[in-house]
Amino acid sequence: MLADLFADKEIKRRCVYIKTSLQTAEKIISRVEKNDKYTVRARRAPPQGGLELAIDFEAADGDVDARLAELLAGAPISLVPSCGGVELAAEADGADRDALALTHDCAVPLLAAFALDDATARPSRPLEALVRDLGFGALRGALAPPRLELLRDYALARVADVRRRLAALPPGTPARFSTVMRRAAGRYDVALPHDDDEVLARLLPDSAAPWLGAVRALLGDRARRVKAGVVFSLPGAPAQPWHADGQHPLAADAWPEAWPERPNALCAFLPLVDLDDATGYTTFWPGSHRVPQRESLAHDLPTATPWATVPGKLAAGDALLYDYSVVHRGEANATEHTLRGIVYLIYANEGFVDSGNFAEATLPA
Ligand SMILES: O=C(O)CCC(=O)C(=O)O
Repeated sequence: MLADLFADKEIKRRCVYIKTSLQTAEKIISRVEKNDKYTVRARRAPPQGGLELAIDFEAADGDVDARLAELLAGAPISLVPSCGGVELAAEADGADRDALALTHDCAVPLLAAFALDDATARPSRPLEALVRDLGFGALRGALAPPRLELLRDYALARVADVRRRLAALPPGTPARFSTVMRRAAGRYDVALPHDDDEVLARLLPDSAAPWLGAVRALLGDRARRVKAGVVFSLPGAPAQPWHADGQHPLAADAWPEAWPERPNALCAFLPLVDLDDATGYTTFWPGSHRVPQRESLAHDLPTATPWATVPGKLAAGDALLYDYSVVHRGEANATEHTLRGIVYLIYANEGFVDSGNFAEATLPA
């Protein structure tokens, strides 16, 4: 039966997502523990209780079905194949979902969701390891309050200036300029231009940027800041589509065998306000940086599997570093008055080309 489920599919890697009772989960976990070929992540699934398990098979060989069958033998679980299964799982709730094991051959390992701090709080996981393995990692309290204050004043003055100029344009003019781009409804990216480099260097000297160690560990000592800006969403802005900011130029064709070890570029996010359910935050999909976007976004998987994404609930003063290839999206800004601004800094090596984030035209003064 399992083999039929995946007949004529090319399996790169398979993940199974199960929502089940504690008892069944314990049984499965105890089997997994005897077998080091699986990775299992579990979390409690309130409010119905029980556990959510994500089992990741690192197996391209033929016996993955047999191993899966072994693992789930006797468990009251029905298996559902890939994409249809994802939809089913998203729609089903309560008891229906309890008996569902979702198997899919999406290349991104579905890690049962964790809170940002579950990953960052572990001392054994320095920032560079988090970014390498998950595609992102956070540093709490990275900026001292006075520095944050200065950065906020500077960035918001830029934003106000750009908004004033945009407002003076004839209605309907698309916001596509060299210093500002509309990213999605109610969401804009304002560049902090290169002639601001000195200002930024004073506001954020290397000694005040604790994420730089991870940047150098991942990109090498010659990595430089190649771009900076503020991405902001206006009150009422809806959630953005899932996307990655860019992709390693070598990656898509090299996947999966020769996926580049080093990220193409890294981005540091520095929120200017506390990010919560009202302001919205950026949600990240762990593991998606290792997979071409054509695979990871193929079935709109991150929308259908919110349990496998991580809400980037950062406070003002925190920093989050992410791989340019990681899939993410800005969530809706449900406030009435709060402009949610995030300063971003992009780091890369020489030769990095950022395709398509800004246009050529100059924004009139
Ligand atoms: O607004 C956010 O939280 C993130 C925005 C973003 O990811 C983007 O515009 O690419």
